Amino acid sequence: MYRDLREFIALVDKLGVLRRIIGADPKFEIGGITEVAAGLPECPALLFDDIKGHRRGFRIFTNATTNVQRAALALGLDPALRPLDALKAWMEKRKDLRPQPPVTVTAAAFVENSLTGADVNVALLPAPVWHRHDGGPFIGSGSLAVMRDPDTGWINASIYRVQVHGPNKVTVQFDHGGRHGAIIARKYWDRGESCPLAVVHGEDPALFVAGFEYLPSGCSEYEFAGAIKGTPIEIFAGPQTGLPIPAYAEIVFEGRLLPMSEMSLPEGPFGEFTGYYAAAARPGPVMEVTAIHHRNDPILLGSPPLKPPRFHFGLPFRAATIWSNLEAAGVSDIAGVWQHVSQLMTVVALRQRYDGHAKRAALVAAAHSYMARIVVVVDDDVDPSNLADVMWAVATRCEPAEGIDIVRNAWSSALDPRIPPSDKERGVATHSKAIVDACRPFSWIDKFPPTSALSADEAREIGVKWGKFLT
Ligand SMILES: Cc1cc2nc3c(=O)[nH]c(=O)nc-3n(C[C@H](O)[C@H](O)[C@H](O)COP(=O)(O)O)c2cc1C
Ligand SMILES: [Mn+2]
Repeated sequence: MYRDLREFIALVDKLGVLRRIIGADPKFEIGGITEVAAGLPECPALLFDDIKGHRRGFRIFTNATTNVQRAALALGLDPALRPLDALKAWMEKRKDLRPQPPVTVTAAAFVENSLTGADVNVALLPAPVWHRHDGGPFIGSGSLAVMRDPDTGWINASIYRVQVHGPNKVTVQFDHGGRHGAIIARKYWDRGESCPLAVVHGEDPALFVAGFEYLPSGCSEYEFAGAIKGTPIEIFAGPQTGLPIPAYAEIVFEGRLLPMSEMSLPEGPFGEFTGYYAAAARPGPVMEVTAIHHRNDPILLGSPPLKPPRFHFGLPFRAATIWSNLEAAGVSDIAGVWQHVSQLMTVVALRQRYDGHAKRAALVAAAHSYMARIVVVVDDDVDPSNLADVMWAVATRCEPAEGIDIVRNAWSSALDPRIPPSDKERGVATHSKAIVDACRPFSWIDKFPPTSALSADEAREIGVKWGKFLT
């Protein structure tokens, strides 16, 4: 298992899928190269160095976990697993994860270099303008915001984007008031105080995954990341805030998130994971950066949202949660769950046991499918991770007049590009979901024409015996 981002990059290099890019411009080029690479079949990871306008050695790492292999590597799973097997392995591992409380260490790599007071200048670090119409450079696209709940001492560490506004001013964006960071900040603000904050750039991939997971309030992303790694995260108290900070992080900002009543700056727009801009610039809370710490030759972990199917994680983690939810609800015989189009489409595969089984699974999956307008349920001979297979089932087993249901006013978000502006202004954040039953109709399943295709096992056997002649 990797200790930090550097060791993860070395593992990626060993797999032969790291590409080094020299001389790119942080304005549009790094984002553009990242987007093109993420669209390639192999989807290589990229390490940018000699970034235009910046010191050699100040690097940016992108496409860290964007394919199945590297997402598995980040989770400590066998990177050779096939997509659905890898997601299943994660679903099973996640069920049994034991929180690993972080341990405090007495030395930290991130304090190799520190700038404080008048020396603080965020522009020292390369911050890409990722997409053409972004409101400015975003140093935080996969960075963790670390805060302490003033009532309970609970440490929350999750991912919120961070835009650069000045030498010691950045904004932090909460999608909605339910984000743990937003809840904690508000507690300080309601007391007329600013919120101590550390932004951690270049965290290890287990922390990156933990920062994305929906953990209940009071739960520690550090403990979850330690559980993924099977070893505690080592933390070191930030010299200014005292906040616990991963000792092997690459770059750390310490400072305060000022009450919105005191100061705000126009935040965004920023290209979203839907492939669109969701909103114009809006007032965002300002972090006054009072210290910058960084390792020698630091590496920023960049993870810009890109047009689907490109996504931060090559394994659809939310689908693993839906899979667990289905099992917890007692829906049996689930063969797999997957999400395509960057979470905007959910597919459930199951072995039908009774009439209504497929719809039962689809409704549970639909309820838990954030922003997904399309929920498809297929038989277990269809690989839900293979979109072509799924569409074959849709085109041959679903009779639209009978097999499509619409659920209205369901879970979406303000990022949804298809909610009309007038509704958005009223605060509408829901949409309708199409439930597509692409299973063979249960009542005449035995009369459904048999498929001529090889079963997955048969195809595998052919691959073992004859595959070497085919590539
Ligand atoms: C790369 C990446 C960027 C994200 N950016 C934001 C963001 O800018 N604002 C936000 O509210 N959520 C963002 N998220 C989603 C949250 O990190 C995620 O929902 C997390 O569970 C929230 O943690 P919390 O429950 O501790 O608030 C992002 C996720 C990823 C993976
Ligand atoms: Mn949280």
